[in-house]
Amino acid sequence: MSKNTFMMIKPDAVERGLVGDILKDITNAGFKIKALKLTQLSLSEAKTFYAIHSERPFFNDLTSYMSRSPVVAAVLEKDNAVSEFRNLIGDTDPSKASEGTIRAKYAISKGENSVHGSDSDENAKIEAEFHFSGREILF
Ligand code: IDP
Ligand code: MG
Repeated sequence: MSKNTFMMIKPDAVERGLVGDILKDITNAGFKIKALKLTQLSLSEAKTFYAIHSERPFFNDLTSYMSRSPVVAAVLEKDNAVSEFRNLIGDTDPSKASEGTIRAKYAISKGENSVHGSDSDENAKIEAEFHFSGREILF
């Protein structure tokens, strides 16, 4: 198991001023921040990032939402980082997310669900390298 995962605080949460609260939840849960930036995806970058979902009915809504305003991108370190972070954020649908998870606390809907977390070690590496150059990630 890799020690790293990749995450984003999504536009709905950045827009509502939740960056500090969400980063506090993440560090309180024992994750170390190894890279961090505020950035904005173009529509075409959002389509590349979410290419795996290109045939899904929500793809256009997802990519326009993810590119409409800034996101905060981060690389996080913890033992079993990918699964530990998925546990911290909770189910994709906030109405199904366990109490105390980031999505249960902050998400608006299944689409606008406040945070992204990589789903595998392989995708964590791909997604981190999508957002960060080597000299932006601290090891
Ligand atoms: P995940 O973010 O929990 O891994 P995925 O199934 O990989 O969930 O979907 C990626 C993103 O696409 C979700 O976080 C959410 O923003 C959006 N999404 C997924 N399913 C739906 C849906 O049924 N309706 C609207 N948006 C969805
Ligand atoms: Mg996913």
